[in-house]
Amino acid sequence: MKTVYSEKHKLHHAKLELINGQMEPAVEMPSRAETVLERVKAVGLGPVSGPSVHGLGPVLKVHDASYVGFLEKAWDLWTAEGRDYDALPLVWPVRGLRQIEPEHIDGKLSYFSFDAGTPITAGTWEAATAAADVALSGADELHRGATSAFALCRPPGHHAAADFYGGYCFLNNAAIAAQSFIDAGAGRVAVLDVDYHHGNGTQAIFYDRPDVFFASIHGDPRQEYPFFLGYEDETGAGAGEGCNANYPLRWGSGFDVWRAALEDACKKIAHHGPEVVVVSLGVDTFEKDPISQFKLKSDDYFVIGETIAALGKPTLFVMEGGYAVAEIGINAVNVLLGFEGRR
Ligand code: SP5
Ligand code: ZN
Repeated sequence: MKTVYSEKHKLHHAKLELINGQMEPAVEMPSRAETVLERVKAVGLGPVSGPSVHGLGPVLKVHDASYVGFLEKAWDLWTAEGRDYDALPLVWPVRGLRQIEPEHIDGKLSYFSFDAGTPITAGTWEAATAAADVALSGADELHRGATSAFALCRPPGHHAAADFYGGYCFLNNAAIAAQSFIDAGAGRVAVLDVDYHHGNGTQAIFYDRPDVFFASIHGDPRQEYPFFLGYEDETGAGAGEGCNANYPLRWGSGFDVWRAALEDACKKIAHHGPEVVVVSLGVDTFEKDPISQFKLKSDDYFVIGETIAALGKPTLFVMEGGYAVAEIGINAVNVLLGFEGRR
């Protein structure tokens, strides 16, 4: 399987994130992607190539122009205030407050975000647009007839919705790739999100659409970030009713219960009959992940790949989360090796 990777991810390097009430070293760091790339090479997964530039056209099919314009300008507006450190929001327009984009950068950061754990840095825009290109270039591999490809995206994407960032995500790489398949003529696409956290951004983007099926296996929103989406009764809306499936699992869940959810999600995906499957590949389900509460072991990731392969569909893997940096390469690549039947 071919891997698409861009060095530009290193331009997004947050120093600190707000977590557990404190500013701590950011867990979403450049070494994550580098470790995965090293493992791709170590096992001989296949060729590694850089992305081709697709421009903002495919990004704007998924994200609002006002949001994309904000992301592009945010760092300059922030530094114009005399601040030479990473940007964070402070206040959100919750119930009863007006949804009007403010003029000041402090207000804009809040208007276009949903958490305070996602710093914008000097190189965030360049890194995020490169990650979208990585995903789109992975999709190109499938357009050219490959049965699978690995888009080694960083920063990740699945928490980013049409008009807000958060959860270390700015542009929704998987959604942008899924939309690109639709725009290339696919009638139906499925996005399978196996990251530990609910893919709230991807769900929201496709929630009322019958052409893109979304399934997510994740920490129960009653207990776990992002808290405000990912319940099992979210099954889609309007023409998209029945095209969304959530599998919230309790803290401490091991591979037995996780695997049963995957089997059910794959059954639903097969029933939807997609021409292509996009996998939001997070490996923060790992037992040693520093911010997560599932108990998957490294060998379990082979089984995930094997189960996805049994769908028999062209499949684009898009890197999402995973913060146990020492094992992130082994775990992510085990999914890909499992998919290829190379356990
Ligand atoms: C792409 C992705 O995986 N984003 C995850 C963003 C999670 N950010 C908030 C994490 C809050 C963790 N709280 C539990 C701390 C355990 N000590
Ligand atoms: Zn995650």
